[in-house]
Amino acid sequence: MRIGLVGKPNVGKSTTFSALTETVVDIANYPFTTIDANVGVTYLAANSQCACKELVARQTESGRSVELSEERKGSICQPRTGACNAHVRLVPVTLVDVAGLVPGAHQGRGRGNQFLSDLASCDALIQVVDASGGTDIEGNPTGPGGSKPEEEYEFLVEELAAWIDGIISNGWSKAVRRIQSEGESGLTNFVYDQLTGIGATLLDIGIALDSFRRANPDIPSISVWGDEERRILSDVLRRQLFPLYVAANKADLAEKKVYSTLQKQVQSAGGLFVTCSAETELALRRASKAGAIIYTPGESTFNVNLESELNDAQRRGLSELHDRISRMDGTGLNELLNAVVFDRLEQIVAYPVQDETHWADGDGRTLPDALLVSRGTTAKGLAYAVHSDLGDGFIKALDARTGRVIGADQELEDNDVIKIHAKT
Ligand SMILES: Nc1nc2c(ncn2[C@@H]2O[C@H](COP(=O)(O)OP(=O)(O)OP(=O)(O)O)[C@@H](O)[C@H]2O)c(=O)[nH]1
Ligand SMILES: [Mg+2]
Repeated sequence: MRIGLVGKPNVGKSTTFSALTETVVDIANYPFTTIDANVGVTYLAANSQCACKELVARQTESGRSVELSEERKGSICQPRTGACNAHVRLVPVTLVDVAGLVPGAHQGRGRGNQFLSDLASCDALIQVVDASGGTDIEGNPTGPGGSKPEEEYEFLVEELAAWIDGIISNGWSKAVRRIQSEGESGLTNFVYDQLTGIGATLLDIGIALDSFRRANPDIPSISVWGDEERRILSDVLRRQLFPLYVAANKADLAEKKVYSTLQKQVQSAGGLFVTCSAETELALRRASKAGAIIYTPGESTFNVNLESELNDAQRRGLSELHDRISRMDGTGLNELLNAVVFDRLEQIVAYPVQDETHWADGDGRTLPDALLVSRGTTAKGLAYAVHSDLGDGFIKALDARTGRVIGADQELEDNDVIKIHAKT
């Protein structure tokens, strides 16, 4: 799972990235602070309790003594990445923080086209918007009234469509010839050939073309298409390949009337719009890392550690932070990521294991991997998600809970523990 953070310059993309990945990156109040993309990993709590909870119960039932560490509050898995306490399993999600986009980016304006290709392998995009309206469309600080959030959104949607259009328009006359010789599938194959480099599958193209035809029944035969028709198709392709969700950032400064037009526009189209304060989340994570507070991401409060050791300035700072998150009912970042990954992208968790009795890998490591896969992923699809060799050599899978064989095309359920047999 890979999510790109996009938007005009100076909106808080890097602040969001830094807070969520707990890494240090350049953040500053002027445009184009970020030039080369930052790539890092954030961890999300899986919706269901970790399979290690069930493993404890099974082992206890079968009379084995299970050693539980108090510190991990009952968890016995050994995650290779992430962590698990009290059976709350943290699963990895990769984030990509790119340079700011300005109108005309696809033609090389601002930092140009490079970062568009940084987005190529993303499963979804989060547009960080300045909900306070305190910067102009190019990201220069202006104070209140500098820009309208809906304009930021509209130009970004257009830039992304223009990016896709730039790729498919290349050799468009070939598409027309292929339709004449191959029929309908000529268009699918042409678009696939053009977009496979940015992560499109034949399934994606098929879904996008279907929805394009349904929404535009009056568009004439492709042989007479102009730029306008192709641009509409590019937008539909972008929606399928890079669904876009909105983080209305700087909510700590924002007045509702500044962002309510965009909020209504996005929500009435069925989209996701969440008010956030990346700066608050960053401050909370830093204070938590330094041991000053106990804060669980997503919550709208925190506890202060060793209050008596704080100086006046620290106490005032924490009290101000406390007021902010209770006023905003949390910083929004966790809520947003959860909604994107679990509700919108419909990810479930699968635990591939090599030893179906002990739910472990070849080295005896218990439930080492919790992989996010799309709902509808088959047993063979999981094999590919683990490693392409495992997918290519797939023979069968076993449900480690029941010991039953699972066929290649059977769809997985959330929290499945699966052993894959493959030719090596
Ligand atoms: N008040 C407030 N300021 C924020 C928030 N998030 C970020 N900022 C500030 O906004 C400015 C820009 O933040 P960055 O994270 O560098 O923005 P960016 O979108 O990565 O900018 P570029 O890399 O230049 O495109 C900095 O001064 C941040 O401290 C927020 O939630 N609230
Ligand atoms: Mg940045």
